[in-house]
Amino acid sequence: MTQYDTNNIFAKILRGEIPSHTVYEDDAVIAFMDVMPQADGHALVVPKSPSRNLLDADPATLPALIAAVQKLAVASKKAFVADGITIMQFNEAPAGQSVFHLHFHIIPRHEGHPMRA
Ligand code: IU
Repeated sequence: MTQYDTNNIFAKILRGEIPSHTVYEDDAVIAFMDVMPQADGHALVVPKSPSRNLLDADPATLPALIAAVQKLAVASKKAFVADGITIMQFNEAPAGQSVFHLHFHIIPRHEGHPMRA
């Protein structure tokens, strides 16, 4: 298993070294807007505990994380008057992961509006 790199961009955001448009924070997570949104309102939920992705995450951290994902999904659906919410999560580069700190994408979806590439 590849090691967690403490210099990844989300670790820097968590340490306050890089600004982000943070929309939610609790003891377990922060959520901020994606800088290259695939649809309006695209946000990321990022656990404060360090793990590269879901494959190496401490199972004890997962209940709080998934509860936050649900909270953000419900809030996002309301805030963006969405018809649905896509939740995405990638593990390792061949699967589409580009930032190597565990995160969930929360993407509001509207009838007739496909996600941007
Ligand atoms: P991934 O493919 O699941 O690893 O997606 C990473 C996401 O992080 C991607 O949607 C980027 O637009 C997003 N992102 C960001 O929000 N801020 C940054 O500084 C960087 C990437 I680098």
